[in-house]
Amino acid sequence: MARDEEDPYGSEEDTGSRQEPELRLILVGRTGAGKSATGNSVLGHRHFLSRLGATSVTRACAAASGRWDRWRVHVIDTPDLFGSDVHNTDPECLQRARCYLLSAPGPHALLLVTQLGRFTAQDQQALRKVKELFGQAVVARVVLVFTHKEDLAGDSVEDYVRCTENRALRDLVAECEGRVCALNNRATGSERQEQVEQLLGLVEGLVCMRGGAHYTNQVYVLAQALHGADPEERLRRVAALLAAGVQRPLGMRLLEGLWQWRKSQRTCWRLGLALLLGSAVLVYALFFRSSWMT
Ligand SMILES: Nc1nc2c(ncn2[C@@H]2O[C@H](COP(=O)(O)OP(=O)(O)O)[C@@H](O)[C@H]2O)c(=O)[nH]1
Ligand SMILES: [Mg+2]
Repeated sequence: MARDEEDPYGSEEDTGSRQEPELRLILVGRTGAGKSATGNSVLGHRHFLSRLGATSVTRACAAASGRWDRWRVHVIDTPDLFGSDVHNTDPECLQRARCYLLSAPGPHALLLVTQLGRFTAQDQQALRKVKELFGQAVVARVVLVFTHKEDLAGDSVEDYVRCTENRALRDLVAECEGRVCALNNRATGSERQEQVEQLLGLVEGLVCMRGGAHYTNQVYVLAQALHGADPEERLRRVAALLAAGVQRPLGMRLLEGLWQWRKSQRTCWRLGLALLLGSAVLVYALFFRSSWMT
């Protein structure tokens, strides 16, 4: 891929003027899964800092771009934005706002990076945080990327996900409509190139299926509306909107959680239990109300 470039406040969105189609990809997932290494594989050179560590070595969102086929590929790497502690590590949503600005007017795909054979509760949490940050509909743009492909020892990743006993992983693959890919980020030369072909080919297919459109939501709409505004002001306004969204009333978040839980559980008895509990609450409320009125 060609040389990379970076702008601390965000890429400039209007690629139409450059007459070059752009693919904007955001790397998401838990710390240590291999996001930065995956970004480097896609770019074809070490741009993002990637190292083994208990805590994230990636401190801030960063972007770099290169070319693949007819596309200009814009890759956005993220720090630890998808862990349970994000409210403390990014209290004012500034880092999350930066991720939005770097990917404005909206990403074409989100690469959810996870390590082969290590799909844990942290990965599930990461997906929940991704949905919280970008909206539930973003799942339609998620490609699941397994790092440490060498551990497959020649088997296909499709067979791996078909045979896995990890139910949460199987559910996630179904949610992503089977968009999975595996990478060995230590690979070089033609092996690296073949892997990138597969991954970007998958992304290209996804984009074509959606008529070339990128993902958007009301935060991206605001980022676009502020196009040309003072960069600091733009960052501040987008962060404020995110903070308002993230701090939705508890009742609303509980309802959303219940809805997600209901969707993710396919067994009838849990649904029955939920209905039973709901009925009990209703009966209690009616009883309480009638006794209060008398
Ligand atoms: N063997 C192997 N190591 C990998 C692979 N992908 C990432 N790593 C290593 O995993 C560690 C964490 O990767 P990093 O990109 O920093 O993870 P991040 O926190 O998600 O950005 C680093 O030591 C990488 O070299 C892979 O495909 N194979
Ligand atoms: Mg990293």
